[in-house]
Amino acid sequence: MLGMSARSLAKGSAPPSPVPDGLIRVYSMRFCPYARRTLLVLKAKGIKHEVININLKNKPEWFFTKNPEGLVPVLETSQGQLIYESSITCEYLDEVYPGKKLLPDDPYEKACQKMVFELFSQVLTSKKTTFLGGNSVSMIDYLIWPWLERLEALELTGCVDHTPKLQLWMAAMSKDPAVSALALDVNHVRAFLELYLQNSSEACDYGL
Ligand SMILES: N[C@@H](CCC(=O)N[C@@H](CS)C(=O)NCC(=O)O)C(=O)O
Repeated sequence: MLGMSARSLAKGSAPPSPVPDGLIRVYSMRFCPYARRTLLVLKAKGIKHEVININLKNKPEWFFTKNPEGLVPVLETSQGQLIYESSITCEYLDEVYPGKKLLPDDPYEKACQKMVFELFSQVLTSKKTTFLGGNSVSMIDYLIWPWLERLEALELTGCVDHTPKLQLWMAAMSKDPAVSALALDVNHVRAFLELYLQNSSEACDYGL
């Protein structure tokens, strides 16, 4: 995996060269929960990829040619195809790449996962399985995890004190190989947030 901890590219930087064959690129930012969805799916499926971090407080001019909205994550293929919106990037990766299928093939089962995603909070209280889509990790877990993993950094773990099912799910997720490989440093997240809220162009590179 290339570039995951590289410094971000900012205004004035040269546009990156085309994506080499056999690789997919993700434009990311180290602390972005949406981009983490894409990174979790890349990791879980063992997809060879490179990461280019973008300085979201001082964006490169060329980044708007990758996503006119200027948001991360964006995927870029070696054919120059661009895919953005985190849940769309995740579904694309699951469809195109072999390996563990994170979304069910059955259209009804797939629709159920998407409904659960929309209705996350109501469903948690009635869930009977270890993970949100069944007894093994699947796409919906990776789509939701990036928000829950931030609770400690935000000193909000008390929010789940009265939801034992959510706590069990979080404990199961912490043991997932893709999740533990991409574990966040709580102090880095806190420092990032402080700088980000001050509009500092150093925020995205905190800790590097
Ligand atoms: N709906 C988008 C949201 C992505 C998003 O908001 N990313 C943030 C970083 S966490 C971003 O790029 N912010 C830059 C900006 O707002 O200018 C998705 O799911 O991909």
